[in-house]
Amino acid sequence: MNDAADQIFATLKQSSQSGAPLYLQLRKSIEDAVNRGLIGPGDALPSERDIATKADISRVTVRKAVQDLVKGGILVQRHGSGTFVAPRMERVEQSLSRLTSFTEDMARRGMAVRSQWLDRGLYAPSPDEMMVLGLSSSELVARVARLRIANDTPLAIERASLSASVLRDPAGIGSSLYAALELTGNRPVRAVQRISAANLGDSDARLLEVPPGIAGLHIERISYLASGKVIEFTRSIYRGDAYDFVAELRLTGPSEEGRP
Ligand code: 16G
Repeated sequence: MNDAADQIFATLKQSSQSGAPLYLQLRKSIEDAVNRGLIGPGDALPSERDIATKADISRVTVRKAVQDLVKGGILVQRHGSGTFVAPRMERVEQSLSRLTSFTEDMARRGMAVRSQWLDRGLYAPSPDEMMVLGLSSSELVARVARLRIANDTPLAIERASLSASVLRDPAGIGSSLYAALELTGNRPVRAVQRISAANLGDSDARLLEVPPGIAGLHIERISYLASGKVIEFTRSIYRGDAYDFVAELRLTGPSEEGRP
């Protein structure tokens, strides 16, 4: 952190915002410094003890201000390495009318994609999977669960389920599920997607590097082959601060009214 930013804490001592509780004054000073670009995404904050000394306030006060800013998504804390200014989120605008894969979506935007495996294997299907994929209890389901990361920012947790008869080796799909399905002639051509609001639980929030409880999007995608057969049942959690889903709407002519 540079000298200019160091002054944030020193000037707090002579702060003219008297009256407001000290932790609020410190919170505002840090927020202002981020907004004015004095400290930028990825910059490390000095330790709690250093801030307390520089600003001449107690560590409890520093902790309270920092925790507020972490909750608000301005700062992030990484265990063992400290507190940092949160990376700035470039919102991804995603069309709702094209059936694309995560890899294609990000490549089109020039973003580097990688995934962290959370699960992959063949399992006995859950009742939901049996119903959506049309499986019997004696058949197996292939599960592929990944944290999807673009330009080093985790954007979504995707948990895909497919019949084991179309994906015998979930560990062998490489970096793109749709590319693997394409190779066997099983790439979906149509999908129905349901999007709902969800507050992120602790473990999802930790993976997505956001504070627990913040708004996310729960997305369920059921994809079909041209034959009408369901090929993919995916349940995902997307970061609410990272995605704008965009749909084009058209006025229907009288002949189309009443159609689903
Ligand atoms: C998209 C799909 C997901 C699909 C994945 C394949 C949504 C909400 N989800 O992210 O259902 O499994 O693409 O991506 O759009 P891949 O080919 O890069 O593995």
